[in-house]
Amino acid sequence: MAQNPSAKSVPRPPTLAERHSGIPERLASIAQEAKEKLYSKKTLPESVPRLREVPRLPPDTTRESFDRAIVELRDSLGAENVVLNDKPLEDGWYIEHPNTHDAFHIVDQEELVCSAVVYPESTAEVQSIVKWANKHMIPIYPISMGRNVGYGGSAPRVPGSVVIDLGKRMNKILKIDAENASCVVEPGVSYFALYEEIQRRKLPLWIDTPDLGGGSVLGNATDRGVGYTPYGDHFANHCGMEVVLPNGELLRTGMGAMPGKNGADNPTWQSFQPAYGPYSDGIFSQSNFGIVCQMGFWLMPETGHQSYMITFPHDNDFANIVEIIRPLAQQRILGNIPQLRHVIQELSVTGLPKSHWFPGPGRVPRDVVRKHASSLPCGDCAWVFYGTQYGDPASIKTQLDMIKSAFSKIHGSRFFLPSDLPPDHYIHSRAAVCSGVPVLRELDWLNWVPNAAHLFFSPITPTRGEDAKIVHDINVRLHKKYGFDLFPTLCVAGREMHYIANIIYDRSSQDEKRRATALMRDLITEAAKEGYGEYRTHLLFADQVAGTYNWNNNALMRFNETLKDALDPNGILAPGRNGIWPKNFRGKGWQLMGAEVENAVGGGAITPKL
Ligand code: EUG
Repeated sequence: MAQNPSAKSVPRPPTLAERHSGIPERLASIAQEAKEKLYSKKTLPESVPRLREVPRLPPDTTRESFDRAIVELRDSLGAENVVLNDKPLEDGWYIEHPNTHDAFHIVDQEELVCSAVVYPESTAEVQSIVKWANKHMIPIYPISMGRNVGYGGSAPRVPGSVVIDLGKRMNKILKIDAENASCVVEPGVSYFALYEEIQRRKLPLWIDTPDLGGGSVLGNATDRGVGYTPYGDHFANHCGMEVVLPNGELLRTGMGAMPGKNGADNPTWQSFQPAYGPYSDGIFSQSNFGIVCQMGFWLMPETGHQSYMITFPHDNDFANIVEIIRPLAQQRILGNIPQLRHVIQELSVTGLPKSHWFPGPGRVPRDVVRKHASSLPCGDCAWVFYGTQYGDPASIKTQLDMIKSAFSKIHGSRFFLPSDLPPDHYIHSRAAVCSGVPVLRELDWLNWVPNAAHLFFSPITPTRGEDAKIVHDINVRLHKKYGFDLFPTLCVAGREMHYIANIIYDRSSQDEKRRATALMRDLITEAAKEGYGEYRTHLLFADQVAGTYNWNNNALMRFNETLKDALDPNGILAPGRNGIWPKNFRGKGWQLMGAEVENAVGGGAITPKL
């Protein structure tokens, strides 16, 4: 691919050896190129002077009491481990990302900010921070690595909260048990880091990674993220947690609740998930009920694998494709979580900007996508399915025969192996991810527009053509209405699909930010009218999404609030996260249910006028 001649040379991104959030040596040059490409499209300055008073104070806190509290925290953790957020904000990029704000800002960059960042070294220090927060009534917001990109990154929901950056100093792989095929990690262990360590030890084990490998293994699972090997449901494949509760108490879940012999960890902690009594782990996912400081995961014994791509010619093949996938997935002939994408993504994953394909303003017209697809390996098609089969060569062959025969019912479908496609084709990145090798390729999406940021709309539909079509049609209609290209990626299982629409906008354009926000709000509302809800969402849409799960007079939210108030009576832990507000915040105008976010784009506030 031609290098952009105007690409400025940028400082080399840090390696894993240099920083817990760095990139492995094997990807050093790929990361450098990715960074150069992104920066070459950036027109915004690296930072602008802060316009508002710094640091942003937590709500209901005077500067004197904040300063006093910070002195106390510095005394207990060391001054170098408590850093005020008072310098210009830098969005950076995926690998060198901020822990001060949402790099993919929607409202003003200075709005979703923390007052300070603290760096604990141990679970005991996390406990002492939690006790400090209770004493001073200052909200804290834990992050693992802060790479929840498209969902708010490292930003706290309540401006002025103190971010606990768990990852920087708590980044140990505490255990890899080759016999049990499991591991225990701290929040700062990325997919990159876990993968490299398993290779270093030459263990015949796979990890499961999402599309991008820089995220925290613990953080992603806690937010119920997805990967693409047979172990792709990250939360379902975790086993055991160590959690600091909002009152500072320490809890181990699962078999970890039973002490091991002579003070050792319980021998069954990473073997059996529920232990005895109610299964408590679930309440620590997508919640603000505790701070997960250690988490166990199952690892997959390595096996043979074969990735492939199937193309389908017509946009309206969509429902039929889904109908064919369902039985294949239920019978586990499809052994992992395959992806179905629209052909426009064959253009975007090249890393070339929209302007390369279409010079005009607005969306790329369907016939222009068609024309370009015709000269790409996928040809003139509408949908592209990326699958992987596992096992020995003979069983892979049997599986592929069944799969080809099932999909051949769609007239004009075409089957490709990686060996049929050029070396720079996206399939090779898919093959890596689907065999547990973390990569960076998916960043190429962000070259679509200058200063690109993205926002995920992530509803769940049954794996049924009729349902999938309703959700897809809503996306088609509303993306058109608001002038955004539609990039749907469906992560498919036997009974449900994660329909992920990646809304890409230019951070320098307030008009695009407003339209992206309005699109998101409409999508959530329209999908909910038909009974479809999101599995995860950006911080600023959490209230709206949580509000759609309102069966029986909001029974679920009332239940969550009961738990919240019991566990966190002072309401200090991540208020508003996942739409759950502690009682001291309720009824005061914190919820964002209407046009508050659009109205705050370009300088307004998302905080209530107290
Ligand atoms: C993707 C998948 C997700 C998600 C965000 C992005 C994939 C993008 C299955 O969940 O939440 C290619």
